[in-house]
Amino acid sequence: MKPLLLNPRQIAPKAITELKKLTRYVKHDRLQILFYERKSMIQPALEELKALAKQVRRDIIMMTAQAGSGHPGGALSCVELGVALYFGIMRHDPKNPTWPDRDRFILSKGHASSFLYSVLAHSGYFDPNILPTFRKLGSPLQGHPDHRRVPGVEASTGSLGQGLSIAIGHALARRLDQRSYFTYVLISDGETNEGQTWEAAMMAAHHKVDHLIAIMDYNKFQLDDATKVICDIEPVIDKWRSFCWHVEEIDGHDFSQIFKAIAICQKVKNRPAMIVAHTIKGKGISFMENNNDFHGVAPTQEQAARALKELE
Ligand SMILES: Cc1ncc(C[n+]2csc(CCOP(=O)(O)OP(=O)(O)O)c2C)c(N)n1
Ligand SMILES: [Mg+2]
Repeated sequence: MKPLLLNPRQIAPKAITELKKLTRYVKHDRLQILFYERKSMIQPALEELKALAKQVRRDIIMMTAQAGSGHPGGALSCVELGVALYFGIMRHDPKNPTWPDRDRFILSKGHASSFLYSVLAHSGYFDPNILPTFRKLGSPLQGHPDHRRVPGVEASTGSLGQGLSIAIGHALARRLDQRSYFTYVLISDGETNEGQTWEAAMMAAHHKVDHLIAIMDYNKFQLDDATKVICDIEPVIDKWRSFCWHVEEIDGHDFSQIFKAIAICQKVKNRPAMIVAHTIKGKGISFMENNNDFHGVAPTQEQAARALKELE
């Protein structure tokens, strides 16, 4: 197989000059390390976001194929959501991962860790060259994210249903500390079957928690089958609204819809916000799309080579 990791500097050579003009300041000459004034959120060039999304997809394929295990389907479905957050929306400093004013991101669907590691690495939290150690003995990049071992990982997740509660904790702490950060949490549709999600939903509304933006990666599948077969969550928009959340509904692969929905949710006061993002499990690779065989099974070397060809 060809070398699977690109130098991150190759990702977006054109964008750098452009973004330097647009952003208030750029700490490093890389697309990733950008700081935006929240009031005038500046959207990086669409082409650059798409290039990053492709790179993250290549990494997911490479990491899971090299490990021979992992969860590629649900990692591929949330790529645009993560790329938009880390490269266009969140205020964060990869060189200072515990900066108290950073925006938080909790990956509640912790099994999609390969996507998070790729996004963190290309943001500058750690060297992308360690991505191929994914799921290897001794690597910090284990199958489920460990916040003690990986800079930028806010919470150790993997036991589904817990991330929303953790995110509420961060959002309440923000209020107590009188800070202005946002907490973003990515949950999944199968995970929505977990009762704890709804306890958290009720709690957040009761305490009028704002600066909390949850996103549901609604790829319609969970481990064994389609979510509507296992335990249907519809009408999911009505459910969140009836729990007194502000709700937006978008195509989770469309960057402009993601930016627009986040901008609306950031303005919501005295209640939490949920973005229901319709996505495709296995998105980006023809034979993986809506093919739940790839929920918890890695592509073979041959499949990985084919997938990478599609992602060229
Ligand atoms: C509490 C808990 N029960 C079971 C599992 C095993 N598990 C891992 S992934 C998964 C299905 C997840 O489906 P979904 O939440 O829709 O995620 P996605 O489709 O985004 O991969 C299950 C049941 C788990 N991680 N945690
Ligand atoms: Mg799902």
